[in-house]
Parts: sequence; structure tokens; C-alpha cells
Amino acid sequence: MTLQELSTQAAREFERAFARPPRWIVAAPGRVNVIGEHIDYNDGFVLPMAIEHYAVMAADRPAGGGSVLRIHSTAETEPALIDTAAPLKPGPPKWSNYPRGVAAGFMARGLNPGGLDVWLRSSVPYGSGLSSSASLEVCTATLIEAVTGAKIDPVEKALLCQKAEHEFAGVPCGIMDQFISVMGRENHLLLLDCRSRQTELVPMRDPSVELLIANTNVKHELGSGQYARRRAQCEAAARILGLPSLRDASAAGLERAQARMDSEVFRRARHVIGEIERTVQAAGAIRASNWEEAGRLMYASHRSLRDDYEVSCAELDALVEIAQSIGLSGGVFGCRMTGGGFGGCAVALVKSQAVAAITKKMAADYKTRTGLAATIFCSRPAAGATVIKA
Ligand code: GAF
Repeated sequence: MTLQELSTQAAREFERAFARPPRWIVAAPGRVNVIGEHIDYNDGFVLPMAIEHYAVMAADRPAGGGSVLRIHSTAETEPALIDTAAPLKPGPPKWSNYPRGVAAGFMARGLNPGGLDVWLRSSVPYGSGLSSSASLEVCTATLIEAVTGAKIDPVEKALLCQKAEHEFAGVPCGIMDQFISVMGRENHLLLLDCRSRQTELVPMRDPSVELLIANTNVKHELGSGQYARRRAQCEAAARILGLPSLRDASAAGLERAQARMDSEVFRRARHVIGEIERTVQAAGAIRASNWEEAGRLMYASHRSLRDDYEVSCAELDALVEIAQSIGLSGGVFGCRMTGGGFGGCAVALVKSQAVAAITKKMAADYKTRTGLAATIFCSRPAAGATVIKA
């Protein structure tokens, strides 16, 4: 569904629920990370792109006035009720903590959205490693900007959303997902230096290649504790190396310190050091339209995430192996798991003309190997958060 269709649908649903058209409509995209996984919280480089799947909010002031920000979601039975007249704290339902944390961030800056009736419709699959939560946060932030008339700096906006996730959803995520949802650009990947927070747009407009996203349909739960554990292991490795973060580490330095490190911590650090290098190389390969090299780096990234970082799972490995079996002759340059891991999606760089055949083969082989149905689609790099109606 295009963004236009999605927003028309959200507007129609708003009108049905509240008997008047919405005054504001805003949207924020999900993302797929092409390479640079579990790197943002290690201060390294990541290379995500926004996808053509969005959280859309249609909103108006409540007919009866009041201070409650009331969000109805097509995907949830219980609405989020956020009273902006009182200091905000995390609370039920669970999903409401993303918009609640964002509202709290704006209120802390003296920007109170006040009461609103909101209808939320999202086409970002939930819990699939495509940043449904970041898109919800950034969508809320974009709505509050539109409503209050305040435009905050894009970096500040992304950081405010990340803080909401830390403090209200309890997930110690990095900055990648919120940055790309705010700053995505059509036909570009975003090379983000997570230390300096500088960004560089990497053009990706060659119509002969596509990024194909295959959802294992196995649920991914970032809050499960494994994410925080990986983060702590990286911090432990940096401490042993006497460095501020693994961004400053080298493969040779890590080898020298191996005897002083737990073998698991060593492997986690080895992934991070290699992945930072691969990400910079992949950005160079994509700039040069060297798709074979970009694909090779994606396969290498997957192996490292599977063996050293241990965040893959049987279903993700199956998708990558199927992609590999189709190979270059069948139009696949490379494939890897994307996002936090333990389920969710794989991303493949493929030849456009082979998309239909690859999709068919991947779906069939995945079903045979796992008994599950994969959801497979392509997305061009999309634009970041936008105000559709104000
Ligand atoms: C999740 C997190 F939210 C990101 O910050 C990032 O660490 C990613 O997992 C792994 O690369 O999406």
C-alpha cells in the first residue's frame, strides 16, 4: 500500500470514529538495515534505509476539549490514554509507552501537545526487526511538532525518541532506528557515524537492483534481555581493552587481549570490529555500484552475526542459505539477517529482473525447510517522517 493510500485509509478511519475529518495527518517510516548490525551502541557506522512501510497518525483536537492524548490503533484493542495535564510515567497498555515517552520528552522541553484524538494505522510489521517501535515514536514526535508548531532539530528529535524507548519501553537501543526514520531520503541509504552523529546519504537509485526483505514471521522480542546482554558484553570488551568503545578497537589489539577475555566476550568484540569495517566498505561498494562486493560483505556480516554475535536463528539462517543457493546466477548478490535478530527479517540485494523468480523460490524452499510462510517484499529507499496534512 502506498503512503497516499495508507494516509487516505487512516483519514477515513478517523472520520468514521470521530465523525469529522482529521486536521493533521503525519507519517514516519520503518527501516531495513543494509549492513552494520549491533553497531550503533558501539559508536560505529551503520547503513540503514527507510522503507515504504509507515506508521500514520490522523488527528484533531477532541470535540469536548480536555488534556488527554487518546490514540486508537487499528492493531490494538486498548487505546493509549495519555493525560498531558500530569507528569508522565510508563503505564499500560504496553504499546502506549512509545507515544507516552515521546510526549514526555516534548513536555520536558516545555512543548505540551494538549488533548488530541488520534487514529493510528501502521503498515510496518510489528516485531519483525523493521523498527515498528521507532516509526511509532517518530510519528508521534512529528505529530506533536505539527500540533505545537515547533520544529526541533532532526538530531534532537531522533534522540528524544530514543530516550522514550530507553525510559518508557525499557529497551536500551542505539540511535540507528530513530535516526533513519527521521532522516531517510528517497533513493538513498544513510551512512550514519554513531559516534559523531554525522550522516552521509549514499545514492541507491540503480533500477537494475532491489533490496528484497523476507520476513521469517518468527517474532523478534528486543526486550527479551539478549539485546541488553550483548550491549553489556561489548562494554566489557571495551573496558578490558582500556578503550572508550569498540569503535576504537582493532583486530590486532583484540587478538593481543584474547587471553584476558572470556571467549564469548572475545567473539562479540570480533563481530563488532569486523562489522564496522564491512559497513564502511559496503558504503564504498554501493557508491561504486559494485553490487557483487556489497553482496559479499552482506554474507560475511550474516556469518559473523550467526557465529560470533549469536543473534541469528534457524529460520533466518534458512533464508540466507536459500538466497545463497539461488546465487548470483539466479540474481542474488548477497543476503543477511537485519535488525536485532532472533527472528524478524533477512535482507537480500538482488537483480530487479529476477525478483519474481527469487521470491517464488525463497517462499517455497522456506516453507519446505521450516513449515512456515515467509512474507517477501521489495522496497526502494524511502523518505523520512513527513507531515501529510497540517
Ligand atoms: C535494534 C535497536 F533498536 C537498534 O538500535 C540496533 O542496535 C539494532 O537492533 C541492531 O543493529 O533495532
